[in-house]
Amino acid sequence: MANSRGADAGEATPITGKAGELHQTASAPEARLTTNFGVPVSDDQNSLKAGPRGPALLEDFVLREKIQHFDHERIPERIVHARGSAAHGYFELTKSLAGYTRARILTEVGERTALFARFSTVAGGAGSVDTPRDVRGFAVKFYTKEGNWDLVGNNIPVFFIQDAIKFPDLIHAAKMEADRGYPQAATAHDTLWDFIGLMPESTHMIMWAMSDRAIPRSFRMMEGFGVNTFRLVNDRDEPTFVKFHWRPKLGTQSTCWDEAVKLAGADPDFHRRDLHEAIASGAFPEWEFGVQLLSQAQADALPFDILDATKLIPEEMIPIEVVGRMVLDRNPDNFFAETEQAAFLPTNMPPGIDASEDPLLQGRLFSYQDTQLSRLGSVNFHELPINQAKGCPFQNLQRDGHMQMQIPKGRANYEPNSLAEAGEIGGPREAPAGGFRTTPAATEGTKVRLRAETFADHYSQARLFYRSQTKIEQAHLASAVVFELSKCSFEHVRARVLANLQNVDPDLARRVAHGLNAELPPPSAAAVKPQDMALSPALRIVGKYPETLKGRAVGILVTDGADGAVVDALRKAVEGEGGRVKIVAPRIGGVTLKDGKALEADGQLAGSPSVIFDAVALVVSEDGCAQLLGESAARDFVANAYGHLKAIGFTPQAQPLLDRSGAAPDPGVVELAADVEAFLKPARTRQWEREPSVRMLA
Ligand code: HDE
Repeated sequence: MANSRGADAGEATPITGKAGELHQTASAPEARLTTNFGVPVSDDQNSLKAGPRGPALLEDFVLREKIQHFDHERIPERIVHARGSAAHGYFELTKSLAGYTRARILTEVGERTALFARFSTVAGGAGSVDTPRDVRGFAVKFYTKEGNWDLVGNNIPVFFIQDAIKFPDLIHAAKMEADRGYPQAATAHDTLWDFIGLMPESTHMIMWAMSDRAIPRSFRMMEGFGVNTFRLVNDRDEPTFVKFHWRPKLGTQSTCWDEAVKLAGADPDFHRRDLHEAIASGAFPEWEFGVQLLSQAQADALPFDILDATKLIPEEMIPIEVVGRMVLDRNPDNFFAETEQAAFLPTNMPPGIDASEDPLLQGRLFSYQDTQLSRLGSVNFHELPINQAKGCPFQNLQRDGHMQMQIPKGRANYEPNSLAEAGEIGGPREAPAGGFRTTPAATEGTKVRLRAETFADHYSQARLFYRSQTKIEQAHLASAVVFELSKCSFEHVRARVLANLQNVDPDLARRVAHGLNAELPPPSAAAVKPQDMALSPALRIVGKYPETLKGRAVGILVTDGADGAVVDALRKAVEGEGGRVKIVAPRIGGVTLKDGKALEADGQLAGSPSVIFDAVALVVSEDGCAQLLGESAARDFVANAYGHLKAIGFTPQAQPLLDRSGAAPDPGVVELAADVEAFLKPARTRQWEREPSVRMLA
């Protein structure tokens, strides 16, 4: 007779579980599998049946509970920013902002505040890929001693629209098209560009979205911005406008577009994996936290309105003061319970931080609370462990509701009440001194549905951004627009965008028109004539990030007979500088080196293309190279590394593979001599000078 596990041998002997054993059972109570209500389960392999061949019995509550719970495992994904990854960490203040704010998190130098940071794409669903061209969300939940502070920002400092009422339209246009359900996680389609062309206010943001910032190399290498203008408020209730900034210690780094596309296939979880592995290995990502502070008078003197989220304040006008740092040092234990259930709310602000009248922010102050109700299904989502205020108690007289997890004591669930005097618990009370106070701000006016005149200049900052870029970045931006518009099927959609681009920069418009082989239309009518602003080199990426191996990965392609001494030297040098080395071999079992020693592989060639590395080395034998010549994955490994402007180190035996893959000699293609030093220099960055020889840019 078959035993309870479906095996056909006699008695079922309980095995006290050890890792690696095929089937494990438990006898100790603390190790027992139970139902949701704690009843120990004796058999998790077989449902209850009338006889071994069924039918199944309704009585089987163990089966029903398990299946029913599974049936309801999914919750609605976020409307936007559905795909994301997160980590725990801490914030440490390095400079006090005591004169400006009473928020303790910004006044106590050296104090560490626990936080949870989630990075995301915007347009794609939760199951889409990590590397589309897209804005990235950069949301941080600080568990401060005065309540949670959620700074829900992006990796781009401006936004597409000025008024929250346009957000549903923007997102409908950007997401997959309504009738066909594609493209997923892509901006290159008619509806988005139709909207962009018709909404000149989106022009500045679209410049950023077409720049390399929208194809980041890693979450660890992205800047973050609060985007909206906020206020800091001090003890005397005096407000100061503030813009929040995050700057990655590893510098802002991006991929090449072709690389991002290939990464989507090679590793759809590229950013998620990168963050997880970095933290697991102890290479904790770190950001500087900075503020731009300005008084009402300074704000009034700016040539744009700080309440307009399509504008940034150039650092050259108001410098960024670094006042703290964020370190991410712990991966979540459970993706669903933490990352998925995290609910960020721009309304979460401790006393001393306040909103501004930015009409985009004003809409956000409503939307996030509201969306959590349908996503998490209960007004009690604040009681989920990830959302709870952890830095201080939270207590009030709100009661009951779905999934209430607290058990409040006492009779008084209303305020005011006087039951405390009768020996009862009277409940918490308002705190006029330490509590959140809205900044007194004069407001008056006629009720109108109007956009302020001061919001009307849609092109000056788009121009500022484009013209402030390096030549390389300008070419990437223009090429990205060409790529995207080439995916649009309506000629009038392309033409309208071109007409708007004329207002940004006639040269940009010409380049894009040429890339499309389209006629250049005259400039569209601009509500306000674009101004030439002083250029802002701070807006660039190229030339700004540190040349380092820190945080970078080097893939070493090896074959049987390879020189182990070169592999060792590379590993020592790269790891010594804080980089990672991965061995790629034709077979996952690894190779036998020249000296007969075995070298284990981290990845098999077909599954470890060079797109997942920042630089590659080819350490092969003559025979090994001859075999690789017949393997397209090997040729692609080299050709893509070359095309994506990566350093390629090689032992002389690899020359035929370089030749076959079209990797021509240049300063980034380096023969590996005994000390491997010459390879390290180009491996610390990209070979931008190579680009004109590998692709036609607009
Ligand atoms: Fe969001 N946004 N947003 N957004 N947003 C959401 O809230 C919304 C905007 C941002 O990792 C939603 O919890 C409106 C700007 C991030 O969980 C939703 C408007 C910026 C995240 C929502 C904006 C952001 C969201 C969907 C225009 C940069 C992900 C799920 C007024 C400063 C947070 C959710 C996470 C998420 C609404 C504009 C950043 C629907 C109405 C500007 C990083 O409430």
